[in-house]
Amino acid sequence: VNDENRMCKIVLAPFNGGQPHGGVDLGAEYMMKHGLKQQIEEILKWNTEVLDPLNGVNLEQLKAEADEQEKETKPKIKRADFVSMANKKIYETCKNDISKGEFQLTLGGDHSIAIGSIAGLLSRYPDAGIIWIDAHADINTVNTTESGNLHGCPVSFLANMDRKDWPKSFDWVPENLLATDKIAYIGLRDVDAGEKKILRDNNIKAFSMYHVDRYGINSVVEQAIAHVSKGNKDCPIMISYDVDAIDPEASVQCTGTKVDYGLNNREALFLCERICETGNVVALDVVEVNPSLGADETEILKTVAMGCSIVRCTLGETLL
Ligand code: B3U
Ligand code: MN
Ligand code: MN
Repeated sequence: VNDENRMCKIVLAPFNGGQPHGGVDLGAEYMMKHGLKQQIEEILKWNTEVLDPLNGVNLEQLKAEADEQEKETKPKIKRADFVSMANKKIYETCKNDISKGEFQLTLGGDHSIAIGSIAGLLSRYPDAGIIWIDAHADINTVNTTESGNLHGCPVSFLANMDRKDWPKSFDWVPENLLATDKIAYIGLRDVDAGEKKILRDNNIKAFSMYHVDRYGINSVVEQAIAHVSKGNKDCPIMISYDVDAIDPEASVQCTGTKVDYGLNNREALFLCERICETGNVVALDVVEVNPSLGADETEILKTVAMGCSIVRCTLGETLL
């Protein structure tokens, strides 16, 4: 695609049903209010178009209804039909309203929205590699999850793990599944015992903060790119970026599950820059920005600004 005609489709996914905190639904709106769309257009010279798959859905009411009903039924998996419904819409928008060659930028929302965004991306690029940046592995299955929160499970859903045990109300399966050798993690430091077993049993490539310290971020990103690309130098790559990968003290205070000792600000952006430099990055999620959890305006601004920086670095702002 000619540089002049590059299109970034911004998919709004203001969804908070995959975890307990209100406010993470405001992440997309805050990043947009911070000027993200203008930055992409004016600084990066991309065309943009906003897609709003959940527009017209009364999310607050549906969540309240789900919670009311689940007070009685107490299901192990929380709000399965709500998460299923929202992700099906996100999936269909990503699948039908974005073409090959257009960039798919999805703004969360909690990380459960990656079920829809990644399923949609895989419909265009079935062999895409996914680099999952997170303090958490988000690979609990319906059987291993201790919290019942679906933002801790999107990878297992995308890989169709324990399908037979999914709640009946999660009633759709993506056409193209995620192979467990097409994902690599960076930033992990809070992984459940059940998840560690899944990572080991499936031989999934996972770089924790230990590996970032041991090898340095440059080597880690290089290995992650090589792993998901499987020797194909043109392999499409998507980044699914949970801002809780970043150290709270460095910048990201406003997120639902803070974990100490994460990526510093340069490591956090360097990996976006390096993946951009491959020329193969086709999609990005930015999730778990929760402005309601800020103690003051400065904390909110820092987290939101970091979310916007992740987008700009992934689209090439800092490459010369
Ligand atoms: N692994 C835990 C905690 C968690 C996952 N993702 C976040 N927190 N953000 C779980 O609930 O599955
Ligand atoms: Mn996380
Ligand atoms: Mn996550």
